Amino acid sequence: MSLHQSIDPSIEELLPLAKKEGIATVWDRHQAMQPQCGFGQLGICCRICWKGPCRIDPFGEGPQRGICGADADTIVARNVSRMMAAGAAAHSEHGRHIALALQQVAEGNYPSYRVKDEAKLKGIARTLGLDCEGKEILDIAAEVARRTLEDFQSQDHGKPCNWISATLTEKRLEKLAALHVLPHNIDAVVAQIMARTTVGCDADATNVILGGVKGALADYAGMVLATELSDALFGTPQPVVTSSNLGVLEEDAVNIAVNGHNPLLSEVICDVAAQMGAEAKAAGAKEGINIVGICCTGNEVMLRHGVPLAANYLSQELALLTGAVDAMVADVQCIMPSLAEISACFHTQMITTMDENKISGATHVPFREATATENARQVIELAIEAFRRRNPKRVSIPRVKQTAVAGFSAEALVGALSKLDPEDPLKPLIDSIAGGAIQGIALFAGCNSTQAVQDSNFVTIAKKLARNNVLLLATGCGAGAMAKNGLMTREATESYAGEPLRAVLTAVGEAAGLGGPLPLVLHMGSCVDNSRAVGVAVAIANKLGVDLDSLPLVASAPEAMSEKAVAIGTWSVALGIPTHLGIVPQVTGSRAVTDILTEKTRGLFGGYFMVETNPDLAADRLLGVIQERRRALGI
Ligand code: MSK
Repeated sequence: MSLHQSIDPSIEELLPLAKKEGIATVWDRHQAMQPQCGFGQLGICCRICWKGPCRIDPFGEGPQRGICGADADTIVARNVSRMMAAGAAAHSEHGRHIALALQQVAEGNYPSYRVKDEAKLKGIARTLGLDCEGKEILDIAAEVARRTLEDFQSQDHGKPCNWISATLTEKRLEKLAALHVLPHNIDAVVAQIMARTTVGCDADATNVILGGVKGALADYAGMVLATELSDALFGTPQPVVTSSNLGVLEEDAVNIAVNGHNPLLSEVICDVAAQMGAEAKAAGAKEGINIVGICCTGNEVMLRHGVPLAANYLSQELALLTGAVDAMVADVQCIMPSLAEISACFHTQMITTMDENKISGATHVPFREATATENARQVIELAIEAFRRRNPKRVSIPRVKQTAVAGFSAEALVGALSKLDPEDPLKPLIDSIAGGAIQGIALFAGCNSTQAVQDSNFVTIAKKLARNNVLLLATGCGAGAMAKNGLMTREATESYAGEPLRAVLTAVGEAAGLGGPLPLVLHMGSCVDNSRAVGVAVAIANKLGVDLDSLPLVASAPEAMSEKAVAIGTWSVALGIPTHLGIVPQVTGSRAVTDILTEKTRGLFGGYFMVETNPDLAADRLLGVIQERRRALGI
């Protein structure tokens, strides 16, 4: 039965245990939800006013318009566009949080933080067109924060967000400007989508979707600024050897799982935990404190500190079922509300930390950046207290652990390439693409979903693309899937890469001092860090003098789930990248919207969505697109 739910081997041990204890997991609730609402799946249920809910008969026999007169095209377009707005709001709120923190650090108000990567901050300032010459680092930080926050405040509709103008190709900016989809202000664009999709407003499906695309590009702005400013504050990731899956939990340590997305608290928890080992040992934890990561907070600390990744999205409940997690510390996004209930079945302290993200049943420790160190200490003390209550007889840690080499920021990748050509680091990569040793680049992004067998699509597609010499990048829970399945190792490169790709990865890895090939899949970070892949693609495109839609570059979200994934997928398409979805999106109730997203966007942006639930066929389609792009480039 488990094979139909996940290929994560840890479920073999933990799901029977959950069953025995009468604890429901995400897969039980998925099962209980069957059959799921067909109207919702098709996107043709409208709930934006109280005359409804209205639903369109997909067979053409019942109502074809809602009570106000909206047809399936309008309803589907509004629904999906609102998802893009929600995704943009989530990512950009994360980004704003980091930008405000940087501003306060510049003013000397947050003693728990400092600019850890000064070179990165100066690079960001230059990217944003700021002059750093002769300035103190905190003055540069203040200017970077101010310029960033303009992207949430500008009222100049004619001027795109600073972070968009600074990070895309000229040709792409011209194209997006011509289509009137360049956002001038992230917040304003999110509000505009909500306004234009409310009852009695924009009813033209194409226009509604283009409004959504603008919101998706605002999402990109929020993501790229979150990534870049986090690097300045917490350090730019460099290759690090760590491990993944639930075997990273330790019987003899106080296990603290950090879950969510925003690194502001988890960074400080890592620092403070390093000083509190003695207190944990005094409580009986021979190995002190063991921080592990879940979802994208996990990815953030994995890349910057080598903290092992315990679980990606769908496995977060399994971590609790081990009976070995003493505290589950949640910040924002992708935290299952069920965690509080499952924690209550064990000794685990479930802790929420953000005032706007509480879960009933959890202990709330209000996080404030100004008192971050005290807050982190408070969280760790709660974990140590919980450890004292831990029942060793209920501890069941699956012996499942994989090595993972993570930390491939754009800077790390370019740094590794520069060992082959210090003058022109991108040249070896471009030469390998032109010569065919690397056929193309694929970015795996996005979530886990119960609509698929957890992690399976990622692994199947990745192996097939690697065999066909495609360079693989991954972020978010997709990266978690690759890590848990051993694809972020040199052994995976040796086993699965095609011969020419293996030779390139070996040459780069050895030159970079890794003592062997680069891993088969390069872990670029959390979901906001998809922007890192854009940075690499833009650098290649600029060097070749082409736009992004000419590159043999594809994206795949084989288990896309969240509104954030809808936003990411849409900006990926708007940037000219063919983007695969392994889950049927909730738009197929409208032929017009389906055509816009899978066909018309191709003419407008060069990128488009491809939907294929069979991973083997999906890999073939991605390979086909890469070949098409190569032919167009004459390589
Ligand atoms: S955590 S948005 S399930 S990637 Fe970034 Fe994972 Fe998707 Fe959440």
